[in-house]
Amino acid sequence: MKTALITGITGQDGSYLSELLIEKGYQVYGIQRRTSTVTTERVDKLLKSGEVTTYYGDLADANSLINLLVKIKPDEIYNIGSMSHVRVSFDIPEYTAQVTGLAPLRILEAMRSLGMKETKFYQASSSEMFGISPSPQNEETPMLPQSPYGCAKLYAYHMVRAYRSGYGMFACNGILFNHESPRRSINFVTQKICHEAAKIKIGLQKEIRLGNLDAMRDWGYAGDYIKAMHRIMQHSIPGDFVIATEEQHTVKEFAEKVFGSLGLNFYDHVVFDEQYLRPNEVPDLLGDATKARVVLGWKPEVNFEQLIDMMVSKAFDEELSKLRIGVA
Ligand code: NAP
Ligand code: G4F
Repeated sequence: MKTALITGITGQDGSYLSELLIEKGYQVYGIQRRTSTVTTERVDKLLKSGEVTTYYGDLADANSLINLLVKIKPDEIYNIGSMSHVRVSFDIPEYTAQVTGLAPLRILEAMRSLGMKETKFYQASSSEMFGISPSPQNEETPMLPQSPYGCAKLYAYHMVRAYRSGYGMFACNGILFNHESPRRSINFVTQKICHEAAKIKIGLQKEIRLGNLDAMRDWGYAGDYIKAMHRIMQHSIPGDFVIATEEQHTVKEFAEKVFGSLGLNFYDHVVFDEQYLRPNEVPDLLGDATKARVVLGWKPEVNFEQLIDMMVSKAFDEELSKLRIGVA
């Protein structure tokens, strides 16, 4: 039985990846950080059933990572934990560098010094690294990050490449474009729009406050993207892969469709709020995933409309059920 260690197991991708690896017969371990409110909701079922085991650790704490590598001796490490919010990274740039930038180095260096030659390493790299490079973006596109988050991810990306070429390690970058799901945190724009539109439909509020509506993103479904992560790790040669739908929409288009699907007009409710602007914006992300399609045989299965349907209907049910139990 293969053993996998997932950092960020309590997050959106961590929960879907856990389910996929369990289905494939892996023993799955995760790193859980200490928080004052419990953040294991997305993997609670798997924890209760014993299909997943978590240990306390923190990406900012090298010793906790080393101890877990010694204890678990994983065959595959998926480093998907991160301070993952781009706008927030402008408020906490140094912490972002510690957790998003340096943590992958901590793990790679621990693997190297512990002599874990057979262990494979996956790094959750991001399309945010492309920054203001013109689209479409692929593995050869110059990277011009615009945020502390993007810069931290780019540092980690290069460390993965350096450890792969320098020490012959099986270390890979999945350069994933935006991917969403009903498990997306509420402070990313897609999930925010779905939940606030649902609340407006139910009559709990009248307006939605948003920032830049013109940003263009290549949005896919997280359930499809974690399959790409696994394929990257099973390929015979370690490498870097862009994962994207190759289709682009503006924030405005996403919101129009969400509101429309609930029988609402987005423009009757939207209010511009500058607190959601960033010091630097990344205006135009569109992936070219040719390499993943050809080399890994990966392609997305859920399209833009299906993703919206899935997210809106779950958001609506959740908001309605909060109302029923009186916590809305
Ligand atoms: P997410 O839902 O925000 O999950 C982030 C995970 O990292 C959570 O489990 C979080 O734990 C954990 N974490 C944060 N700080 C930590 C620390 N100091 N020590 C240990 N764990 C820590 O993110 P996601 O959407 O699943 O994304 C997964 C990865 O892919 C991230 O690295 C993200 O930057 C990257 N990425 C995401 C996208 C996307 O569109 N979703 C695209 C490209 C790349 P808590 O539950 O305790 O907060
Ligand atoms: O949903 P977002 O916060 O995602 P963003 O910044 O593209 O980052 C996500 O994708 C990256 C991959 O490219 C990941 F690496 C990263 O971890 C994260 O998952 O914002 C999308 C767009 C931005 O242009 C933002 O300015 O929506 C715009 N926006 C407009 N109003 C807003 C809002 N974003 C948020 N979060 N909240 C708003 O009210």
